[in-house]
Amino acid sequence: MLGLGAAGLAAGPYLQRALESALGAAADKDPTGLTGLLPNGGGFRYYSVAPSVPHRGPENYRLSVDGLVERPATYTLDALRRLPQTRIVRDVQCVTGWRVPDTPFEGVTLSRLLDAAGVRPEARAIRFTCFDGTYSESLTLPQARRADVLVALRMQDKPLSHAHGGPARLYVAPMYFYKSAKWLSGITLTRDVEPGYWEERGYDVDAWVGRSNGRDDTPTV
Ligand SMILES: Nc1nc2c(c(=O)[nH]1)N[C@H]1C(S)=C(S)[C@@H](COP(=O)(O)O)O[C@H]1N2
Ligand SMILES: [Mo]
Repeated sequence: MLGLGAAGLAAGPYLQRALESALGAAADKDPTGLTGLLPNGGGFRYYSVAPSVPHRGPENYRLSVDGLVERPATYTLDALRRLPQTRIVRDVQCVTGWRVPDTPFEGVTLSRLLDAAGVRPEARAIRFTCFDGTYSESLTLPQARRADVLVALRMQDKPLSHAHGGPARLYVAPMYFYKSAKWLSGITLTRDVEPGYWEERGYDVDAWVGRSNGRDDTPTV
């Protein structure tokens, strides 16, 4: 079953892109999301810019917090699970237009991990890295300290699946979904914002839903 999941994940985006060009689908050429030509889970598009992503679980998942902090730390999955969990229910909104209403995410507030690490005064931003080896994201420190920004361990009241970035992903509720980096492995405090994967390719660093990227999606919450 794990093998099938991995194969599906690896093949999905490439197969879908091939299908789109074969069919000449022009509705949505935006690379950060995929048009719904293939069956997908409940309105979601599984998306990965990396062709394959290793599976990690309780035995080998690690999340590091480092950079401009007093106390660098490394968390196992169990350590993250033992911290207080926060549940948030909002719409997921991809910048290409697809939306999944009322989706619960649950995990540890990022601010809790930042407080535990002791952010140094010169830090103004965070760089997030992923164990897919490719994706990255960024937030300013004030954005990262919001109560609706999580290191999510659960989605739709189930453990986060590999396809959705499990065992842990970033969840930035008020921003377009590309900010919610899947397969999160590193949280590094930096002096300045270092634009993430899609931001280097033209998407807004401050990705507020409804007021960025030239879009006018109205948040429903
Ligand atoms: N590591 C990683 N995180 C990522 C992406 C990615 O390609 N790799 N894609 C982003 C984009 S554009 C979207 S819309 C969502 C998709 O999340 P999902 O696959 O759980 O639907 O993940 C975001 N986080
Ligand atoms: Mo996206």
